[in-house]
Amino acid sequence: MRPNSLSRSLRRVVPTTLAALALGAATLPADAVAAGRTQPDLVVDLVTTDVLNPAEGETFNAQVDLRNYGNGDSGPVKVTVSVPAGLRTTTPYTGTGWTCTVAGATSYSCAYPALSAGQRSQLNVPFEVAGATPGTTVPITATIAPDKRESNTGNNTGSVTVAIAGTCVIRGVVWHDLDGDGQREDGEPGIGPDGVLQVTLWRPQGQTIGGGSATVNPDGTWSITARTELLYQVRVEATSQYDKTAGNVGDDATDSDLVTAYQWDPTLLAASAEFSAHAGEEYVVDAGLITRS
Ligand SMILES: [Ca+2]
Ligand SMILES: [Ca+2]
Ligand SMILES: [Ca+2]
Repeated sequence: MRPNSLSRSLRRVVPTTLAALALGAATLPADAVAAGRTQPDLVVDLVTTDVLNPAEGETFNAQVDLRNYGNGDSGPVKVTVSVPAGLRTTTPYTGTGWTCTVAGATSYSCAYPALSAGQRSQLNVPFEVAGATPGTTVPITATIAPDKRESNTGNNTGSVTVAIAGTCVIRGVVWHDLDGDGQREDGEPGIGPDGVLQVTLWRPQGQTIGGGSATVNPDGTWSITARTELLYQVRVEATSQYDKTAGNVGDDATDSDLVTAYQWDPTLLAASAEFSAHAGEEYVVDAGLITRS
């Protein structure tokens, strides 16, 4: 093999190796080490929380997913996790090989022995909500301080924004749409507990806390004070003599806000669209029912 040809074949190794790194492949070609020196590349892949909408006084965990995308051992890993105003530190969990200490009031300092090429680890850090304003968001940032020279230091930081729950009022009226036009006119009565079994706030997002239910008053009105910073859907359960009327027809002040029916027997189950509930707000979800034909 001529030297020129050898040189070309080595150059071809480099893009192959980079492509493997970009794909996050844990196993590198055998010739990668021979072709060049090894180097770690620690990355904060993702920062999440186990609860999307914590409230004052509650504790939740931030999960920091880290990985060494390089082709060399990282050496000791140090990660600083910020504690913004409105949150405070609690006793850190020291499992899964990580050791965290509280570094003043504004951060955790966490250490892990080393991540070999391709290795992943998850760091869990607890927080307590203390003095954050309901309805605002607070950022948590995790930053790696690498021990060795890295091929890329632009990926050493990751963050998550945490919404602080408050309360809102969700209310409405269930009424009998006698003429079936989707609008409530004078003379169309409310439907009380004889016809409406219950009104429930359904949560489509699993990692949220909230919800609630209510029985309607004799005039069909209902109201729930609910936890916020999440999505809700109002679900109305009524006796099977009813069906929902057409939703969102005409003036919003006097229309029906039910857009979906999930079942008709043994009871009617109809629901509003999903909406985002924010602290201090009031949401009106009215429900028009027609006699089922
Ligand atoms: Ca890096
Ligand atoms: Ca009507
Ligand atoms: Ca409407």
